[in-house]
Amino acid sequence: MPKTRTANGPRRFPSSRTALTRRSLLGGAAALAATIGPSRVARAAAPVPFGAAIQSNFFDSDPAYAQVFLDRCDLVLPMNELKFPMLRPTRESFEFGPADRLVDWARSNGKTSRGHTFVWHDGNPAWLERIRDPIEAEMVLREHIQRTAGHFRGRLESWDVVNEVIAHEPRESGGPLRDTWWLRTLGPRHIPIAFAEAARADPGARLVVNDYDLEFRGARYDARRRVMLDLVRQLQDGGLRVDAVGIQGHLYSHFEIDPEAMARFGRDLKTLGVGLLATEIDVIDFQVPGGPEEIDRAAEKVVGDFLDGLFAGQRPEAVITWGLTDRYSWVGDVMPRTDGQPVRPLPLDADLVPKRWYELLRRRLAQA
Ligand code: 9MR
Repeated sequence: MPKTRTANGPRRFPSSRTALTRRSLLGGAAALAATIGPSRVARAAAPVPFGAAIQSNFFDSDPAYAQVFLDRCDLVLPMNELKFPMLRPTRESFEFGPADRLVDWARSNGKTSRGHTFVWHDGNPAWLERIRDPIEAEMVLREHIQRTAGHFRGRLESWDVVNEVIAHEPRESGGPLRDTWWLRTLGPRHIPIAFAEAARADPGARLVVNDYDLEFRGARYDARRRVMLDLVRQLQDGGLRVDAVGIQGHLYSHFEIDPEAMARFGRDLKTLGVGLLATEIDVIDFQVPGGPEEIDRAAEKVVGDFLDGLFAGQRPEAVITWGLTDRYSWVGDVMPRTDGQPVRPLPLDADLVPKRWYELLRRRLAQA
């Protein structure tokens, strides 16, 4: 695997060290039962909404960038502005301004929006990770979600309540959950706490568990899909509302998608009454030889297979790309091509021209 993902450090907590059984993930979930409230109902027969994540720095510096989201998207969400480090540079501060601006701009232009994310391992501010006392950590988490979800209440369709909580390689002895500051400090109960608090703070928002590597063929991906299903069931067993699973969809175009496994996964979620959406699609092409033509052909194949698997399980609630144009993407920063060519991760090229896979995706959403 490329070096993108934060390596899992040593796992120290017995609660995360057990096998992949339904009961093993979230010991105390039942004690945290929240009322299962109403949630925004999935849309009717209209096309599946297409969305993309936007970045406020380029929104300000590049007017053509902002405009293309208005031209192409049904949903626009802040990529980084709702994450802990941007929102809470200090414990006292809640910097809602940057996300407010993007969300209100999207909504005033007839778009919907969504929230990403309350709980993540990446980039937590130092003041947060200095906390060692579980009671204090729980207070901070509850307050963070109450204030943030409360502030945006009614303006966001859904929230990624927790992001990337599944272990990168769950078959290792360390256990099914990722070793994070949240897990080390609060234990697995940080997940049900987050869902309970989110349900209280914005009863109308759909609550999502979001994760990556849920679409490829192979034992590690089977294990990750299994852990996700276990996690959802355990939250439900605890009386908590989980509305959907977000498959991020960072698609390595030299990997093989497993459409049958994706279909089974989507059906299993449906049986549990849980929806599905693709939340962060982009194509990682650093292992694909050739020029733009070959790179885009490989992208079209991996996106097509991904959409086949996604739609085969159940109708997705939305399909979202992580950015919109090759002008700006994390992929080139973290996984550049070794041949010196720019990466081509997104549905529009750097000149804002749609690629074939954008057309393929739009056709697919329209036919759903
Ligand atoms: O694309 C995002 C990049 O601009 C940020 O610097 C980075 C750290 O906040 O996060 C990137 O987005 C990640 C997303 O939040 C979760 N899934 C993986 C995405 C790519 O790393």
